[in-house]
Amino acid sequence: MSGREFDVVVVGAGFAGLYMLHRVRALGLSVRVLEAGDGVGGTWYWNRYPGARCDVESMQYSYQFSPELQQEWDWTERYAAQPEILRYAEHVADRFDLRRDIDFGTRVTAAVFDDGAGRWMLETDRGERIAATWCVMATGCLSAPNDPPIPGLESFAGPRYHTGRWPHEPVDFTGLRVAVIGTGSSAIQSIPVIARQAAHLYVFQRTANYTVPAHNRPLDPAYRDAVKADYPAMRARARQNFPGIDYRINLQSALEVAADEREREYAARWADGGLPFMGAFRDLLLDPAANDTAAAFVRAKIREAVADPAVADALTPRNVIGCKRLCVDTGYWATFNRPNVTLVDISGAPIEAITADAVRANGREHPVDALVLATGFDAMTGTLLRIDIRGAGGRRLRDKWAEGPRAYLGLAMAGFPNLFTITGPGSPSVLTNMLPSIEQHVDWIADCLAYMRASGLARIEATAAAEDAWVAHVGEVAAPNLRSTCSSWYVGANVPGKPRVFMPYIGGFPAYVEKAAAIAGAGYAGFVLT
Ligand code: N01
Repeated sequence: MSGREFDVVVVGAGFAGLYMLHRVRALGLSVRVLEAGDGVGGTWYWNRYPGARCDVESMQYSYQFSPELQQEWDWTERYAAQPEILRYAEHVADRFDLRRDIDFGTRVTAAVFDDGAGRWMLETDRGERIAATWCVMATGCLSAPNDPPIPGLESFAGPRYHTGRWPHEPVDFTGLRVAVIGTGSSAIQSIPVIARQAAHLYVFQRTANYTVPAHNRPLDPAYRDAVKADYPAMRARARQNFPGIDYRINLQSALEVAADEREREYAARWADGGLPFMGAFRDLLLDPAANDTAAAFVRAKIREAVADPAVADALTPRNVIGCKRLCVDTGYWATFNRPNVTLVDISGAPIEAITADAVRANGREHPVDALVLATGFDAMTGTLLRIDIRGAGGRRLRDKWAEGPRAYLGLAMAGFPNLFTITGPGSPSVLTNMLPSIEQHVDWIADCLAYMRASGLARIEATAAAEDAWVAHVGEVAAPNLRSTCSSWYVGANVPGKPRVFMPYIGGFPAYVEKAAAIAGAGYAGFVLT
């Protein structure tokens, strides 16, 4: 099968790909979306693990491009669970009649720029070749599962699951001994649910993690109606806020207020729940002493919640709070009070081996019937690098990024004409509310395509100088931020051998949007258009 040709090909039918398709279609360009899964939804299609839920409030974790869509969709919970978010993505696909331009079950394996023809040639795992003038990678930031290199992993005889590739049929752990490896967001959400089913649950923890309570609840219809009555105002406030989420950030320093006032601020945010905890003071991610006041508050909460002091101690993180992505949970700490849950602290030495029916760590065999890898993703770069992408002159992206990702605005790359990445490395993306970040990138790209068409232009490419300057800027703003100081997936530390580079742009959503708009307004400064 071969020979199809489009103006634009979009890779991925998650929230980014769906909206990109909608915008490109409205420009009157021909467009095709290629999606590896059998349905829309991206992250929310794949991550079906027990307890999967978004930790940005549902009224904000949603599209805003269509006021009608915003008004007609009713979220049921403060934080939407995965099935509801997937239904929302499916509703969007149907409402805007998007499915007819999507090839499902089609994984892109290669994308090669043809210098002579000035277009991209994509290859798929179905043996197709598809040509397009512009290629948009809407492949997601957290979509390439990270399978840990644990000796013997393949020899495990029982069922093995990765949270990011969860089966579509129900998984029942009743009566089983289960191992969960990892204690990131996915693990922290799934552990309480799995513990309620399993005969015994072993949690293998390499690094203790911070989590704050979600206090999830059914969405109050009065609140929902109030937001809907003035949705644009909430969206406008969110756009002005550093993470692109509407919540109050206290502009005081944690160190300038009295200790009792500080405690009151943390207690109020703890009681309210969720990520706004980190907005308690402006310097929590800038000043280690300020950060330690928040960390101490959470550490005390762990000691309160966990009955066994030795287990509480092992669960207590020693590093900077918020350095790794803060988790949001429902009943995580208390789960370790259950008689059927055992914490296995592997901070001193890695898991020695996985055998047919056990996980061996700290010199002990832990017999298990099922294995859950909650070991995260090869973030931001993994999905792109798993595709053989070659730009002008046959240059491979893998070579260009050998020392770490390099991109202009996280949107485009020197040497890769007419290729756009939605929420690529160097964009705020994962440090913000993904939905508005996605919409902003899609709008920027669609506006750029419209501009090119109106101006009779066929080719756009970031200059090496503009890319270098942006990469340097991304590094400069990251350096003083405590988030760049620990072994997180933000710096690629979770994947052995990955270059250590702080990948997302940490200058905040408003600053980024302003810069991206200014660049477009200046006739796409830093790009060569021909
Ligand atoms: O993955 P992670 P995740 N041996 O990388 C451990 C978003 N998200 O899927 O910290 C043993 O955070 C690893 O240990 P360490 C969110 O942005 C959002 O949980 O590297 N352990 C860590 O504990 C999030 O940050 C939501 O020492 C190994 C864990 O596995 C991102 O996705 C929900 C290991 C991986 O944690 C990724 O979250 C879920 C090994 N060889 C996800 N390798 C919500 O919106 C890794 N680990 C709520």
